[in-house]
Amino acid sequence: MRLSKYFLPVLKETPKEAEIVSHRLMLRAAMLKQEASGLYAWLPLGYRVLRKVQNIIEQEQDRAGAIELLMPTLQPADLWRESGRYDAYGKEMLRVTDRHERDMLYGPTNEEMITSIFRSNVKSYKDLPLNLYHIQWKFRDEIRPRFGTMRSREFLMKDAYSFDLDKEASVKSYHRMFVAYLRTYYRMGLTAIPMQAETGPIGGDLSHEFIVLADTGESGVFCDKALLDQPIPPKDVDFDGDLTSYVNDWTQMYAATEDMIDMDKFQADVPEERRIEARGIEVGQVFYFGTKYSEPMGATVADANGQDVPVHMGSYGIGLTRLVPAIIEASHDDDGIIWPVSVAPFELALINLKTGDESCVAQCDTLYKQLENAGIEVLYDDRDVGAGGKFATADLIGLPYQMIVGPRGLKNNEVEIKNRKTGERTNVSLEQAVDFLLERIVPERRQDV
Ligand code: 5CA
Repeated sequence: MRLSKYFLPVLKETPKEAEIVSHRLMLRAAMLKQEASGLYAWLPLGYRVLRKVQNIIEQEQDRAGAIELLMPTLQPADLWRESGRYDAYGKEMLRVTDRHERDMLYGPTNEEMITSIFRSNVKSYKDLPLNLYHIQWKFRDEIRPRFGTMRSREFLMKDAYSFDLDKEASVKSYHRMFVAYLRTYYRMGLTAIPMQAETGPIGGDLSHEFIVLADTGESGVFCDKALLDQPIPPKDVDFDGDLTSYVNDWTQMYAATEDMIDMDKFQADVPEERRIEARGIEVGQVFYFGTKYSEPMGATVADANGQDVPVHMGSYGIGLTRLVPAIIEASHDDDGIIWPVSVAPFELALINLKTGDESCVAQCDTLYKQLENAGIEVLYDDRDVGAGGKFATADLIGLPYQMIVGPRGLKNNEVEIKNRKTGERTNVSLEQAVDFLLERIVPERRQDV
């Protein structure tokens, strides 16, 4: 992409309304624009990141055996009357009436609708286990939307729903999502710790929140420091096999949110030097709630004896539009964002230091083609502006690598490559530049871990 033809209205000033660094940087880097309280437009640069996050989630959900579909944002109130949640949900639910005076709502989550899809189509235990998911916009009329898309009113969520014959099988489905989540966050460059959590309006008695530690996080959390070094289940993990040992690795050490903390147990289980009392961002939550929806809504299957029994269910959410600022909270410096390669809007900023110089332009154009042919995602700063402005923009928008091309280097047949994260600069010959980058970028995509 040539920057001269792109839409990247970066801001020089720091917007006053933004209280936390990720919100400030998302506005300054032209990723977002606020349209109303808790409602945001995703500008092209931000949308590229969101799409990368979505891709990783889809790959890991699919790998774990979940099947993608798409449900509407608006839902009929009658479905929610069946489960009893239409009244229980309160003011967070945005209620609307259509022209026929039918009560509708903008979905805050989809347990009811997925249960209705299940009950009209699945009748036998032989069709289980089943896990269906979608990635769709949700609306919760939060009393205090804040921190940009970290807590917004409209937000993009992945929600998966599992159906099983009994509790034992349902816990296996829970484990599959648990392992998929560990891999998902890792691939985005995050360490997300599963913590025992409250179930709130979703219900049930087994739940974990996945938490990224950050000072600006909204939840108080307590956990064992050793969790930060736990191994991530590998790409070839057998999702049809027994995943208990992976889950145990991550749950045997103490970790709980402030709603669930048992201080005596925390202090007894975790040696003092390993106790973390911190703040964190909830980037996902998984629930097992048994027959809470299937029973009132009549979602039953015939078991092996031909008896109709309500299915056991779980639901599994990831907040995509919260993940993007969470990654920034975890990875930035004074100059701007530092994207992990796997979610970066582009992998490389190609910077032409001298736009008036014919040989510089020709060389940059050639490099741009070579880099694109090699499959590297390049944002080519071909604008007619000074070097300082180009460096500032590249640092602000946080592309993981910069290739800096100027007349002085070209005299020696060289370009400079800067690693945004470490600040390391290396002079590389024109012939070797593409390979130099591929060697670094390809493993950092984390596609094969
Ligand atoms: N039905 C269940 C699981 S699918 C559910 O709704 N779970 S949830 O309420 O925990 O939401 C799932 C995830 O959505 C949260 O972990 C969080 O990452 C994200 N989320 C929830 N509310 C917001 C919000 N107001 N703004 C941004 N993200 C949110």
